[in-house]
Amino acid sequence: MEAVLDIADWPSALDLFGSQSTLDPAGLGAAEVYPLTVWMTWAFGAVFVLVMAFVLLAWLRRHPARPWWIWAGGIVLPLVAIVAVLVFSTAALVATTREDPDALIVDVTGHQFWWDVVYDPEGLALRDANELVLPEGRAVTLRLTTADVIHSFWVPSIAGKMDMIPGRTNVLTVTATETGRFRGQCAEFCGLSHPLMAFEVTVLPAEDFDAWLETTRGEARDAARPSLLDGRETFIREGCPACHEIRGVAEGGRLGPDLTRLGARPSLGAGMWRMNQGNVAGWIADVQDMKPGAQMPSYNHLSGPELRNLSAWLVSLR
Ligand code: HEC
Ligand SMILES: [Cu+2]
Repeated sequence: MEAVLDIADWPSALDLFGSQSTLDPAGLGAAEVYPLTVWMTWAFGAVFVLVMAFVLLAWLRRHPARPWWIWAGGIVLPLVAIVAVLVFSTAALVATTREDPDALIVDVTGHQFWWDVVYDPEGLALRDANELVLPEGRAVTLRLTTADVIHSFWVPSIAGKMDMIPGRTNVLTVTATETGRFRGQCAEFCGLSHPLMAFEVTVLPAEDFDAWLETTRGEARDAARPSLLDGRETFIREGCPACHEIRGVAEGGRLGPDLTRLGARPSLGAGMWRMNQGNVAGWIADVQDMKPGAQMPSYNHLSGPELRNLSAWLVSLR
């Protein structure tokens, strides 16, 4: 039987994004967690080797164990090890969840299977999706929640992991310390397309970040050609605004990602496909084939030209 989806055809995560690794910290939170990972691996590796050595010893020489061994190895050693882990991990937890009153606030809301992002919700209220742009060296307070089931926000290279829980807002303050592109991933099983719920993090130098906010906050770019205008009309006629907002074209749709700057995102479908017109057209025509379980209807009744103009207009938005 032929495989329906050949993994080898999928874009590699590392092609699309930068690093997704706790062993390659590029943020204060991740830098806090990294030494814990290293020390715990060594310390418990040593305990494992020790225990295996005792097992071997017991096998080879069958004399009865001395009681103090049981006290030392069975009670004192685990107690010391667990208390040490508790102390170091609590210190890391306190350091990674410390709030900063001057931090920029960004609301991130998990949806099946994408991310809604609002920068400076009480001021600028700039809405975007499936990408998080951060300033280098500046603290950003993420207010994390969900629109449906439990998700978990995790950018391993930048910070620790935080759950997104219905009816609750969890706060995670992150400070990226390197510019570049990193990959985030939903880390809590949330339905059929859970493993395909990723996003990218772009860390810009702080000045560039301010400029980015300034240029991104406006309305979507005007349709410059008649074919693009036609694409915009199809978008409205087909009812896409019921779920998608495009500032200056159709506002208020919140059931799907904001598309105001779709063409500027490096990936389509929350970190799944490369952003290009062909993939966008394929997405609209048969979304279940592109991302099984996505909560968007397929538009396979559109004619070739309709699909072509609609997808060309969408990728022209940046
Ligand atoms: C019932 C609500 C709904 C309707 C109607 C709808 N969509 Fe969607 N759309 C979604 C959802 C939900 C997603 C996110 C899917 C995912 O990634 O899991 C999405 C994702 C997308 C994406 C990818 C966005 C990104 O950030 O990668 C594009 C492009 C898109 N839709 C275009 C359209 C177009 C064009 C139409 C109209 C022809 C349309 N949608 C109609 C709900 C909808
Ligand atoms: Cu999820």
